[in-house]
Amino acid sequence: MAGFCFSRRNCFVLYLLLLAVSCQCDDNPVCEDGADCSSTIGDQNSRDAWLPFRVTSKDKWIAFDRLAEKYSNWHESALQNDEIPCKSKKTVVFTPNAGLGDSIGALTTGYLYALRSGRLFFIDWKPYPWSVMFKSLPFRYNYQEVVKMKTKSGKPLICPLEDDPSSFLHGHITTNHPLTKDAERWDFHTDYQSINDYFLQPAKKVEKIIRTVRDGPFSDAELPDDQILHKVAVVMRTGIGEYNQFLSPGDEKIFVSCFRNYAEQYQKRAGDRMVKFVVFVTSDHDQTKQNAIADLRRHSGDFSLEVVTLNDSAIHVMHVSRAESREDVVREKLHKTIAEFFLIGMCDAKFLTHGSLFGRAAVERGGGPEETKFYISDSKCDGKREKYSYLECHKPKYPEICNLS
Ligand SMILES: Nc1nc2c(ncn2[C@@H]2O[C@H](COP(=O)(O)OP(=O)(O)O)[C@@H](O)[C@H]2O)c(=O)[nH]1
Ligand SMILES: [Mg+2]
Repeated sequence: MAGFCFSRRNCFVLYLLLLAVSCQCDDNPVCEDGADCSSTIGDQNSRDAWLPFRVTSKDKWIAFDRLAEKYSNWHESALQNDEIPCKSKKTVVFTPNAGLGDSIGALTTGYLYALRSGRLFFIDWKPYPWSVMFKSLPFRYNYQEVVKMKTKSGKPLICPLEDDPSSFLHGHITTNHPLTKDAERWDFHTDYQSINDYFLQPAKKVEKIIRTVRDGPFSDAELPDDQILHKVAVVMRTGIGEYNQFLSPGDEKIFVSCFRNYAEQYQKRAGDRMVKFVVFVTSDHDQTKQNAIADLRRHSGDFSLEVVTLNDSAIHVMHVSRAESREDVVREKLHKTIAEFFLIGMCDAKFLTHGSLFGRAAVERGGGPEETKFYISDSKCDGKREKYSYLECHKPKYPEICNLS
């Protein structure tokens, strides 16, 4: 059933009429001015029957901040509604099953599918709460908390059904996941880049670490007028201690050599203005990082250079048990790893390990043009590797700026 409305009031009257005939409102009313006229559709406040989240606008486009706000409001009222039996409340519970970069992509896609299928979205972050790393979200997203909560009259708020296969999403959604069918019924478009920014805001303790670098070496406040600050990230993902090989031992030299060529060319282009390069070095393997730092410091070249690093940060954020994650040293590593994630995104140029989603997600979060992202392959991607790897070489194997074949 299609509905057309010519003003907000007209739309609201139409909406009441539709409700009177028990309309499920699956089809989208369209407002003349392109504004969303369906803000009351799916409002659970005064209903005793489940109404999925719905929002419509002309051309199926809605700005993400508006969409997110509408969704948060709907989520809260649908969740808290005492009249709706918890078995009727349709949910999507997202659980990560890979590393951070991978899981962030899977999470934001899961959120979109929940919105598209009109369901309540929850995160069951593992192995520790989401808020250890990221800021809390503006809707009640924490599955472990909500599943224990009760309505005013003592009923459970939600009870995701094991027999509703759309309720649970582990990692990336696959093409045959039942949720994809659910989401087909209704569609919208939004500014997808904003979804990453919405979810990925650092937790307070992470923010504190970020500030020490952002307001310290990453700041040009103290720089003389004739100098330019240029921040470069060197992100070496080795895979040491894991099943997949990303880099071979000694490949850190390649990163350093690429940076040096890049810096020399950049300084040439800057002419008389002296460039101060701040190189932010990260790795999943501490020794690799230390080797690169020592190498960088040995050759300071024809430019000014400061090497910045967060000591003792290397940890695989998903290979931690819940008990370990409560230990101060582990927490600190987790915070530093997430701080690195954000700081990489703040750099002007990034040398990344080919195939690593951690670095890729960090630069996606940070934005910036493609020309500032350089992907470096394992030196043995085309020969015999030390151990298994699912990765082929990047094309080209090394960026042109490295001047390596
Ligand atoms: N501290 C730190 N940890 C890293 C770095 N690179 C990778 N890691 C860790 O390794 C994990 C790998 O995550 P994942 O998203 O699976 O990316 P991928 O395995 O590199 O494709 C991250 O979540 C981090 O915990 C790094 O540069 N610094
Ligand atoms: Mg991984």
